[in-house]
Amino acid sequence: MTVRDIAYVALGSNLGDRDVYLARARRALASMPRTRLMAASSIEETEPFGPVEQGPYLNQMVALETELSPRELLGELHRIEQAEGRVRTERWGPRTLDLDIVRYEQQTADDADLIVPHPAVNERDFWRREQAELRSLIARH
Ligand code: PH2
Ligand code: MG
Ligand code: MG
Repeated sequence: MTVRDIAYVALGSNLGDRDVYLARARRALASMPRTRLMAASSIEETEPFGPVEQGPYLNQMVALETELSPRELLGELHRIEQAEGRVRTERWGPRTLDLDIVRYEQQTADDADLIVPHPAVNERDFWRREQAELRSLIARH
């Protein structure tokens, strides 16, 4: 059975032309199969968290109406990260584009490589702000 659900995906970039990476990512997310881009939050510049010294990020979140399962969506996100030129260096380190599944409205996952909701779903201030903004954008429709 196909489930039509709403997925919240976080975008982050702190290398290169960060705005362009986010714009290209939004376009790629909107053209995934069985998926519609419902709403996009504001873009926020944030101080880097974590153990690595690096430049500030641009962060944003989108809400997607999708029939993709969490596992299928993860595969699409990896494909988009690679297509947009992501080079993975160190864990937590700088990146041109990072796409993370924050949560689904109705589905969860608990695997070694995929935990939904994301363990930090309520921990990052900017993720909380972006989720609140998306909730009010979606509620208006
Ligand atoms: N992502 C990281 C590490 N540090 N800092 C900010 N401000 N925003 C991020 O998206 C971020 C980070 C690893 O994914
Ligand atoms: Mg991340
Ligand atoms: Mg990631």
